[in-house]
Amino acid sequence: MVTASRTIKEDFERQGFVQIEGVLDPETVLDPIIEEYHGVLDNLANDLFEKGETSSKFEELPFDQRLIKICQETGQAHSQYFDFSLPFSGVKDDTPFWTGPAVLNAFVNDRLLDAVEQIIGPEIYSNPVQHVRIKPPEKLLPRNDMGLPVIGPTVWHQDHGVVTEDADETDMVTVWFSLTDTPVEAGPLRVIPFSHGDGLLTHCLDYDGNGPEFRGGRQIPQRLFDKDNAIPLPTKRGDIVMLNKELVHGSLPNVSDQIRWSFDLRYNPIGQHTGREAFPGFVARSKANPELELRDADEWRRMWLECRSRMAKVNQDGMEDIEFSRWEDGHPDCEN
Ligand SMILES: O=C(O)CCC(=O)C(=O)O
Ligand SMILES: [Fe+2]
Repeated sequence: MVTASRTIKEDFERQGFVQIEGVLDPETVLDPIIEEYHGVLDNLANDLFEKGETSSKFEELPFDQRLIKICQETGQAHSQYFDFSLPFSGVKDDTPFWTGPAVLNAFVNDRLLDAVEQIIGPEIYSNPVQHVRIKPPEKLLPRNDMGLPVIGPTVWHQDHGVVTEDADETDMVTVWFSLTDTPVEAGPLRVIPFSHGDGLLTHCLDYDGNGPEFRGGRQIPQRLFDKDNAIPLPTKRGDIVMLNKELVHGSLPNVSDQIRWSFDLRYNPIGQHTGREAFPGFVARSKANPELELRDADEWRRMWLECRSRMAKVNQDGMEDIEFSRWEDGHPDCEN
């Protein structure tokens, strides 16, 4: 933990990450998001029931149990309903996503942006590399064809590895926070302190050498970093974690009895490449041009709807009109 804001940047630069307690007010910032997602879960439950994929809308169940029940009956995680982003391929005109006012309110929260400002200065762009992750307890989840829970731990990676090369010089910072307390057993972030500063490591597609729980996905082979130095970053609701884009990190599995629910957002100085140019970002804070700051959730939604219409015409049926990944297969680092 850091107590004086003066040390946030120093700690961040030295260790590659910083955790700050009590940044987001649980009652005024986080609870409204949870409330908003009740409506998203209603949408999901209604759609599935109408399509005959579930036996009920499970309206009587609390959020966690309702989501778990839906996952169990359908064998899927349905993450796309909740996410404030889109898939890279196969987008349709009705692909669901969620960009509601309570969510936007967190993205532009003053205390959160004050922390980001300590790292990248006062001209702050909300980079569209952003996800909500709702991970039910693994023991209650259906398994995929590899025998793994349909949503499980995040594999080892650097966030630099998920953007295209045009963002190589971008000063991108990740902000992670949880909507609910995330103790170690609920599967918080796991980081390798001091693993930043030596550039981008190789990320391998469908790599099998990092252990059975990490099969699939694009990940860094463990022999390329010192996994024994890994530390978990359990959080209380309201805390934030900021990561350097080169910090090696992943997450632990959710072996608790509760859902594990987090946001991971990215920010960079205005004018730098986001590394995901097909998706819309926005000015979150500008001391120089405050009139450019986005505060209207309808406008934000409109930007994503436009993006969805564009994406529904490209990257279909295995075609790659727009590239989202910087990686090619067959790197020698990726041999098992
Ligand atoms: O929350 C997770 O499981 C992974 C998040 C992550 O990789 C990130 O915040 O960059
Ligand atoms: Fe990440």
